[in-house]
Amino acid sequence: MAIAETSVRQDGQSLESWIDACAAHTRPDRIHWCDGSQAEYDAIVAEMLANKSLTQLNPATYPNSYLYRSDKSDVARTEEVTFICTERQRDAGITNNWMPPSQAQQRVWPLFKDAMRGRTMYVIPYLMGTPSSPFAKAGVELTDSPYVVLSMRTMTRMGQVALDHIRATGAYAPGLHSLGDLDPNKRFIMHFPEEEMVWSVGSGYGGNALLGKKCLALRLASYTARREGWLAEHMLILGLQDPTGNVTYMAGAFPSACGKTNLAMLVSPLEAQGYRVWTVGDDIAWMRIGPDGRLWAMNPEAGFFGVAPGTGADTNPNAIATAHSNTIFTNVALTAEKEPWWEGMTTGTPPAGMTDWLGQPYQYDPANKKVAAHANSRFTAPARQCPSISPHWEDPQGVPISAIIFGGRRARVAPLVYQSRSWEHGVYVGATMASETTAAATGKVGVVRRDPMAMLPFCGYNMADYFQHWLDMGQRVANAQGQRLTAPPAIFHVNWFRKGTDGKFLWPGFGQNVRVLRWMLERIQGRGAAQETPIGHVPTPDALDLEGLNLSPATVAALLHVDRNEWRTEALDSGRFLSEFGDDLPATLREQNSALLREVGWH
Ligand code: GTP
Ligand code: SPV
Ligand code: MN
Repeated sequence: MAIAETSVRQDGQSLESWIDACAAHTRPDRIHWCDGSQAEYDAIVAEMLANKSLTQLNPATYPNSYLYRSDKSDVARTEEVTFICTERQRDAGITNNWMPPSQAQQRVWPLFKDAMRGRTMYVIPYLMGTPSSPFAKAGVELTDSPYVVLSMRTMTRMGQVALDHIRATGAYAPGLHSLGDLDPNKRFIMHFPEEEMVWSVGSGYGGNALLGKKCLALRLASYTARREGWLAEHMLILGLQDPTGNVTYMAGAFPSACGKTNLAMLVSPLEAQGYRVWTVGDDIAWMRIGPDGRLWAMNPEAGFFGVAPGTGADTNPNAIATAHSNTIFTNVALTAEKEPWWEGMTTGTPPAGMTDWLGQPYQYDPANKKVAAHANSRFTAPARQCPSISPHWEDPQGVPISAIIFGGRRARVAPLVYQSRSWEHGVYVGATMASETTAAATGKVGVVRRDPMAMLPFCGYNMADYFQHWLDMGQRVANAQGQRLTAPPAIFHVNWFRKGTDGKFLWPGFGQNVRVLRWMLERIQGRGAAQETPIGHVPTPDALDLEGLNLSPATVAALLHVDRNEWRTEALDSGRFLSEFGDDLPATLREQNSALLREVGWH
């Protein structure tokens, strides 16, 4: 084994002895240390093609790309079996499932017993963050899923570069993952933030199994970030280039399957006027206060695990171009030409002769709603292949953030865009944001739920403390390094998903969202026109450049409308939600809620 003896964790356990302990318990037939090379990738692909767990796509049109079909009971994150295992329940808080570490040891550790018999245990050393960044974090995932190995190679920096980092710093986050027998009743995603450790058993899917992503880069990192005075957020990062050539960076938190990837890769219809978008990240942002008092954000990932349905040449051409080679497609349909397909990829009638995501012949029938691709089918593609990837996406310090955008999927209530009045008000807007649930997690789809900062499923500690941490990150409190956010980003809220009485989206969305970004830029520069409303600053109807969109004045009015009655109901519901945190809730948020209630005429 290549690792030096200096690779010792804080608790004194070396990487080798931890791996030995896991192997003694899970009993794999073989142990393979991943080096992250193309040769290794090709060898795993060849093995999976031979045992039919992977399907080769058309090499002429989709070179080095494959279809993977997961178990049909294992197609999305499972929040109900995701736990935060802190010693004290209070530290996990009311929004997380909690299990004490001792109980996890009793209930979940036995599920790993002999779980890898007949399989290979892959040792995946990986890095979240660019290797030259002082903020990069190393993890080691032990897994018996070759699909996880292939995916981690795209989503992280895997192999020697991570071992070098571990050797230099002595620190890594251990993660043990086994497919087990994929029985949903024996599925557990366990986080031990006090030890920076993860156990995941019984699922091979996305955020449940690629432990660098939601487990390390959000749940564990958010816990550490609070202690160290920074933020680990479920956010895209983009750069908006303006006619002067200047690029303004923005970070956006929308819940799962609510438009982060699409906004980050937006193709601008205003390019002739000098506006275009650069992609820095599409799902996770680690944000720190810089020596200049600004907030700097980096993308810890190296690839995109993007939602396939709805991604088409018309809606997101950059994603289509990104996922045309070196890509793994999960649970999409297959055409007769051995190309991937999903709902929304093409316009018009779906191609004939397809195989659906379950491997069955598929015949499109407008009379029933049967889909060919699973609603949470995904593509896994390297970030560097994205045509709009920012030249600064791997900058070790990240990029300076001028705007934070919260957003949700709301058929009603929330206008297209509004700006908060202050950092505190912005934190309230983020803390009370709500969105309709999507297929990214198991459970009912389309139910409005509060999802603070899009972090409800990903905050690794007490969410009341998280709210306080956000407030502290604002101007007034210096962090552990003595740094203060003297130039805080402006905070906005967007909703691309408002519907008219006909049930159709009022706003064209996708590339046209650049018009909203442009207004934000103008607001930051002190130019954009806005009207005061009870919820904050909403653009005046003529403040948005809507030229060429053919939106009627009535539609524009409906998009920007702030309805006092609806917002009274909203404010009361937000108040109920916040009150669930009891005495732990920061007083500032209670005051913000009272102020909103007064604004909408509630006495
Ligand atoms: P996760 O990867 O789950 O975190 O999702 P995400 O936030 O990156 O969402 P993504 O950009 O993949 O979009 C999810 C779905 O919303 C896709 O089906 C998109 O086609 C659709 N979508 C994204 N942006 C827009 C928009 O502006 N308007 C409309 N109508 N749909 C959109
Ligand atoms: C999400 O659900 O927010 C995702 C997909 O980005 S997963 O990696 O499965 O969490
Ligand atoms: Mn996500």
